[in-house]
Amino acid sequence: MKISSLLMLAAACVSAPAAPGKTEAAPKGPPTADEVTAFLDKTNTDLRTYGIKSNTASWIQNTYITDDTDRAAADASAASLAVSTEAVKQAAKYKDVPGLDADHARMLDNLRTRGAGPSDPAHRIELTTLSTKLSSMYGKGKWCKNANDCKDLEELTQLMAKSRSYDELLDAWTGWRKVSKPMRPLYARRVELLNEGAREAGYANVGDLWRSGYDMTPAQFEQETDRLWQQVKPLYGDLHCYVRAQLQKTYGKDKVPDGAPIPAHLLGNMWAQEWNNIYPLVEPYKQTTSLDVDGALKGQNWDWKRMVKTGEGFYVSLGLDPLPATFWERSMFLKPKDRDVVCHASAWDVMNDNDLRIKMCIKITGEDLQTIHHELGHNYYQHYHYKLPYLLQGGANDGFHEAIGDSIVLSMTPGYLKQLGLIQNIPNDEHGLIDVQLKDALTRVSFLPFGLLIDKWRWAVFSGAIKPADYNRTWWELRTKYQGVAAPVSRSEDDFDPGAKFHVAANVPYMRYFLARILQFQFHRAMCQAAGFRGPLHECSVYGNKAAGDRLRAMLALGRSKPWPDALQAMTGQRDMDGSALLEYFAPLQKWLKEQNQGQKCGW
Ligand code: X8Z
Ligand code: ZN
Repeated sequence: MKISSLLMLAAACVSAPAAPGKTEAAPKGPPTADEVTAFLDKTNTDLRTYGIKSNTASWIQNTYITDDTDRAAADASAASLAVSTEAVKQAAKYKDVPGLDADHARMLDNLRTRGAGPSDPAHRIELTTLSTKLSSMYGKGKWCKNANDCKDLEELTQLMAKSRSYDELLDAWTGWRKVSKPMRPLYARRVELLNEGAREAGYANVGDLWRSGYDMTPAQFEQETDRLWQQVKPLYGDLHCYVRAQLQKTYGKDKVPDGAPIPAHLLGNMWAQEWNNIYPLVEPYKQTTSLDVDGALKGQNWDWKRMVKTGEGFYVSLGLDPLPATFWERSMFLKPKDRDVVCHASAWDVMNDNDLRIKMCIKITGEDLQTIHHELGHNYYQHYHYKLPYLLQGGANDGFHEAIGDSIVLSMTPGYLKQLGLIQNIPNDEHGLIDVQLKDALTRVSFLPFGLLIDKWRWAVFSGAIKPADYNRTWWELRTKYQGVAAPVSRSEDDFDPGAKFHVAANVPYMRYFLARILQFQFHRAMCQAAGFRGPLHECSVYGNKAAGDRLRAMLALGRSKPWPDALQAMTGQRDMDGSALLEYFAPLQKWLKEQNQGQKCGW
């Protein structure tokens, strides 16, 4: 299964679904547990069979975008969706069958919440065709300043990371948003079709369906996300305040005014979602050890293979298995020169039999070294759950799947980086610690409101609270409210800025990444405890520790077979998602930020 697009482009079921309600020997009376078992056996087989076909077509399309591969992917996805839709409908009949064992009841739950397409076959193919088209528009997207100067997203991303010229950044920022303008009508139509499928499956709208995958009601889940945000919001506010004051030193108060949102193109990232690339502009104590991992990787001529091997090496050091030989043969590690591909990183088990692969356009940077660990986290989850029945595979919730690799990255402490030869000295004083923590926070803390707001926007779009005529205005209202960033030039409903983000174009739910930013610290703390580590959380690395690996493997092997609080308890002893581990980790930085911000008027 491809992790990044569970709902639309993966998923599948039976060869030729039986006509609704008609089977040869229609059972009389209410359904029995045996009937449910037979249904689930068949559904597991069919979903897997069609899932593999769809994954295969989707892998080919993602790594070689043409009109033909688009069509083949859309067809395979529609076939798999047909089977899935029928199975979800059937599952409704088996709601309260007495005598079901826990695994079968869980499979039914997982089936109901995986989603279904419209029952009208013409609408189904329209839906998968639109989805494939939107994701390939994103993948092929280029901004051409003139006929001889076109840049793809990878080039624009590098520019956003490195340039310190206000106008050059603005050019790249607005340029990339030209790619998403034509997506608007396609996106609006896809919303209608997705909602049609969700309603037929008994949900109010797709947002309701997306929020139903967390072992609680959709309303409770929404409250949970708000509760978690309230926990970590003060730390974000402290970081925002400090970063704005530093950016004023580079760009001036006329460009970055006091008490106002930060212009969204100045934060080193196309979406202002992670701010690690502006570390040199905000570095607190320049005289301490260099944390320039990018420079070290390039200086020492690291290549993609050494980076991926280093990632695998971390997991193996915990006692987890090496990656299969096919991983190295079948993955796409680099951007091919001769064709369009979807560069956005993802992890796959195409054949659902340990056929692990990553698809990336690896750059030799510290950021991509982290992304490799992130993707391998997905692959290791897949590796330890692929033998479960198909309907019990997946993350305990989707935030778990996103958090595994990131929790490993938390163990890439200065001590570990020194072992790799990527930094020269371990910072060992207060100043060094603040440098390290600030760099970390620019990746992890800066992301929190972004992770939250993408689906706040989509949930409202799906429910109809946001109409197509207000797509862009409401998008920027949320960006400003939660992140404290603003569009650097005026935007209108002629633009479609949400579509300039991969997951919106490709219809991948996003709240999972917000949850993962919280969960990864809980997982890290749990692995550190298993390893018997006693010091402050930010100093812990579990590299080489088998007890930590055992704890992790046990959770991975559960897949989606238990409600997530059970999996979380087995891993951490806690049953709730909780921002306290994140706050504990960043406690030294938060204290320092508060000192720096004294006298500042924070907020926007
Ligand atoms: O999409 C991803 C991964 C693939 S699951 C590279 N991430 C989010 C993003 O890039 O927007 C990881 C962090 C957030
Ligand atoms: Zn991921």
